[in-house]
Amino acid sequence: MAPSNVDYSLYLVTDSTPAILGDKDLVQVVEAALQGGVTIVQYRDKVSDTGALVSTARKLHEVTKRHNVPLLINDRVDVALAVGCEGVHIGQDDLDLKSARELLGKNAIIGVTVASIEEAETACRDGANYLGIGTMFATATKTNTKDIIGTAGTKQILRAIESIGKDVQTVSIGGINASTVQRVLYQASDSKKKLDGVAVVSAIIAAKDPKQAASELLKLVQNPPPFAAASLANNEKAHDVKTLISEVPSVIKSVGQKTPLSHNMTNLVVQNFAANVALAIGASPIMANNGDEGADLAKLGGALVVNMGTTTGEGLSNFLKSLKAYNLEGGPAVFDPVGAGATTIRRAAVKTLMAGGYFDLIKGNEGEIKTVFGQVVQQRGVDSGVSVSSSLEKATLVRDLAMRERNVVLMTGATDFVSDGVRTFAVSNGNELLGRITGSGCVLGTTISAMLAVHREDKLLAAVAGLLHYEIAAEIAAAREDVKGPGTFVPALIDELYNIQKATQEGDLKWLEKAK
Ligand code: 3NM
Ligand code: MG
Repeated sequence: MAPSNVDYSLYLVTDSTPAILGDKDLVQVVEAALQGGVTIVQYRDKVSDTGALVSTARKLHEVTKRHNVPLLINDRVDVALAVGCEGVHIGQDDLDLKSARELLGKNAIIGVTVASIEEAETACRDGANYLGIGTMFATATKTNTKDIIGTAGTKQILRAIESIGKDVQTVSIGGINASTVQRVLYQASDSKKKLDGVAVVSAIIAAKDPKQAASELLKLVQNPPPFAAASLANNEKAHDVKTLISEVPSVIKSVGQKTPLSHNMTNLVVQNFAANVALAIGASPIMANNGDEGADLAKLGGALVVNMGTTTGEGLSNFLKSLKAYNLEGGPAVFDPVGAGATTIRRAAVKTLMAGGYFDLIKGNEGEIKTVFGQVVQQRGVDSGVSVSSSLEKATLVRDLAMRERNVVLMTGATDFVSDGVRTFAVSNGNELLGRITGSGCVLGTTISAMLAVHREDKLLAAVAGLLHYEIAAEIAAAREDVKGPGTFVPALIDELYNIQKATQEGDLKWLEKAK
């Protein structure tokens, strides 16, 4: 098998330790995994003596040959030579790539573990056939890993490889299993450079039924995740403001007609307000903070809002359960990282949530979005604070974050910036009174969740629809004679949200002329 014809889609790395293999027989497990569809195998054994290594590797090679799948040996070039298998995988602390190549020849498959752009560039330059990029997520299988780089770090490495123009293949490794694999492939890749596959240890070796585990994983690798399936191609989306705004009423109408579920996992302060806003715009709210309800609720065709306004340790695991359930069903998820930069606990919660699932949309104020992006900002509390960036900097930040996460990012402020990584728009509606009441940002998340629930094809359009519905309602409410300040503004806002839904349903679009 020529190194260039290798299929890296589902790469099995073995582990013979009792904690992972249990009392199963490694050769039988690998055979089963091959029947399930594993496309390449690496024999990785850090403890056995050389004699045992060679003997097991020979047995494994018999099996992989029958399935016409390459066998690589971790680290041990001597074992690969003794067995005559297809190649090796080397880590940064192992024998160097050039020496391995000299020993094994140009037809051997040689892969290298890389955790940074520098390591990737060196491995490419020295002629690696593929890179194992990791560690994706923290994993119990290997705890002495250097860096957890996540989808964002992996994407940076993929870009660097693309820009040096080397035809090297790539797999991601670390904590990849049935519940993370599709998101890893979707978020780490972009239109220019994609991962060629994923490498897994425990998801197959520790499985009760390795054949079934492999075949399930392969299916997931070969199909786009549910949250990407309905997306329009870029050239089918509205690219100018006018067209985009002209499509807003159909989204709002659709909310009124379908009354989608808006499942809020939100803070104590805004629960009542969010439920009222959801009802006013025509959605059906449920305030369910118990993560064990996520699986049932995710099946109802609605959207999830994860709002970390009053975050607790227990809350975090509940968020993750529901988020996974919505990702699995393909229901949209909105992340509201309230006060993300205010405390160490909140900064850590942001990381855990971002690593734990896919959010279709992230909505926050300037400080929150910066924190999610990874900039260090000390927020005073959960309120928005004073803006320090220029419009260009804000637009660039939301675009970069959206591109990195492959979702939509909305930064709220006097002018809001919203982007899907390709298109970036600024919206200047709203009213100063929104800053004088509690939860005005949180309930915007609720509003947008309803729009996403009915319109997933163009998530940016759904975000803009929610934004305009909400902020123009605020303008109309603030201008009413009976509104004297924040107190009277709240009920007026709920009324005007309702009025906009009703007017749009009746084809009266005068309110939308205020869009700016
Ligand atoms: N290498 P699991 S992580 C063998 O980051 C290995 O280089 C890693 O195991 C790296 O699929 C890892 O069970 C273990 O999470 C991956
Ligand atoms: Mg190694």
